[in-house]
Amino acid sequence: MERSLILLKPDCVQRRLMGRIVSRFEDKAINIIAMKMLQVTPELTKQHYAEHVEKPFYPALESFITGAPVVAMVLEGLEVIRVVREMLGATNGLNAAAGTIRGEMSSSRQMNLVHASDGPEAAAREISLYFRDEEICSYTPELQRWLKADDE
Ligand code: FUP
Repeated sequence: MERSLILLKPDCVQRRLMGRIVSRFEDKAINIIAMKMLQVTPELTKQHYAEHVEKPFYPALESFITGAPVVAMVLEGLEVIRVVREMLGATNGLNAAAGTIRGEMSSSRQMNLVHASDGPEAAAREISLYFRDEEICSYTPELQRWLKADDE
């Protein structure tokens, strides 16, 4: 089992797309094990996007991410980091394949609706930025035996 940190970004909240995107993860039988709405601060943005702080686009990215609330989630599932990145599509909505979340709902590089961790180390680091251990509620769905075989 893997975990991934997902953010429904300010454009997602403002465009009232939260429910549709959460539904896509639920439909895929991915387990949501933590979820909260919060206002991201400039300090948290710098920690989250530490690799981008010196880049020319960073000030605009910080202004965007802190411009309205976000919804943070932890998703759990088999290969969930890769699976969710593929569900999102390419970073720039203009390049995202049809059928992906960004391919269907975004035409922007910055306003691409959703963040998802890009690897296990990033996931662990990002989950600890947004959630305390006691806020994460890992559970086995009652439906589990209809979602995958025992040996998967
Ligand atoms: P991703 O791994 O899909 O989150 O994308 P990146 O780490 O490459 O970029 C982080 C965020 O910065 C993306 F959501 C998009 C944004 N970005 C810009 O706004 N402008 C750029 O030139 C590049 C990235």
